[in-house]
Amino acid sequence: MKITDLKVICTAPDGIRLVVVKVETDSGITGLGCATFTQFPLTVVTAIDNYLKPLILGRKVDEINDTWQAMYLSGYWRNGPVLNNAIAGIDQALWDIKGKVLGVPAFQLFGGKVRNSLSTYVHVNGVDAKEIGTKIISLQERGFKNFRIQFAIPKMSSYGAGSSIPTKLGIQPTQDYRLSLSQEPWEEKRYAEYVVPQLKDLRSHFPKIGMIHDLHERLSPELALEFAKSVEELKLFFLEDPVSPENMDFLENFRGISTPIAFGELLNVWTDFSRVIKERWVSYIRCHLTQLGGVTPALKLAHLAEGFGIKTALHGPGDVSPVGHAAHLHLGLATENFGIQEVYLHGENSERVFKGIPEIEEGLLVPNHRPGFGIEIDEEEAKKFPFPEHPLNGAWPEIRRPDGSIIRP
Ligand code: GCO
Ligand code: MG
Repeated sequence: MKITDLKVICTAPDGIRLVVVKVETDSGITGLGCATFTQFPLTVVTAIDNYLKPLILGRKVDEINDTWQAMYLSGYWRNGPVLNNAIAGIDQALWDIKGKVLGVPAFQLFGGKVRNSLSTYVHVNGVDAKEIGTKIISLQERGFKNFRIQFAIPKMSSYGAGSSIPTKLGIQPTQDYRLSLSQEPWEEKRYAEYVVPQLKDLRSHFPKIGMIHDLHERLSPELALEFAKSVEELKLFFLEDPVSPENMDFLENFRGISTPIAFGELLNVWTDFSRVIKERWVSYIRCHLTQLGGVTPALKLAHLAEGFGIKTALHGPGDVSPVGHAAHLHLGLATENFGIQEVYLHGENSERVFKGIPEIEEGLLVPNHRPGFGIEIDEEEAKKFPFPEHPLNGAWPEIRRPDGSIIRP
């Protein structure tokens, strides 16, 4: 069976720029893969249409590893977000086709499932513990048990603190905060002084929930260390991205702190994790599937981490398409060291474009047992949701400190 065509589908049903690849074959069986680099989506389209498509047309669909290597090495220079997202879309689509050819769900291709469902966490945000508490209660009523908590600090550009939309599964924060051109100044000390007592207040009202907070590499390493120490008593599920990839070595200083650390959504290649894993600097690896180059490297990374007792917590925000979320589900079902899965509650427009979005029941992700990743796209519906206008076409506008210097977003 040969690859006969490749289509790149750009759509934004929930207002977030998504890129999905459709691989077609001479048997008529097709496969889908997520290639979403939501900040520079059009670069991925060019990489696929102009470079990877001519490279892989006519290849055998079942030579997934060989095709992955061919794509990975085709640019000589490698491991960037554009090429890896492009590769990821094609790679996942080939695994989807293999599942459909064999008539089995993708988790069967990864060695079969070791669990029947995945525990999840959802995003909640708000100005303070009171507002966030109300949202937690409404999501608890839907069965959710773990919450990623972010604060909208007055007069400060706060990560993860935008508006929220109602969905059939509960309230979901949007990503509009990320795209605003008028970002308030960022003050790291004020941030830490505001957030720690709010988290303590929340824990006092919700002693049993899984609490997650994402520092999003915005604090200087020393302050992030202090922050991790000051929330030790709260027994967080994990504290995310206390440092940036550029300061990865500083994670050595977190050794001995009981707050579990999660890290890695910004890392580009699975071998980048080897130091973090070998040193056991983290409890959870947070790879962004498409940033890594897809399902093929994500499987290798999960197995590498398993050998060191480190769990997976794949990056699953709204700028991963439902096709990518389906891959998270199948990988999590089949990997022994699965930890937790970040989920995004898709809006009704996404339900119109994507058929087979992974179901969440009582806060657990459950498979639909269809062949491959069990998800399809309605290309006519997808066309109804073109990328929204934005002066930077989706890139992240700069955020500055009071002294004018730029921070990592
Ligand atoms: C998370 C992430 C995301 C990123 C976003 C960037 O933990 O979910 O940090 O929210 O900021 O994916 O586009
Ligand atoms: Mg994060």
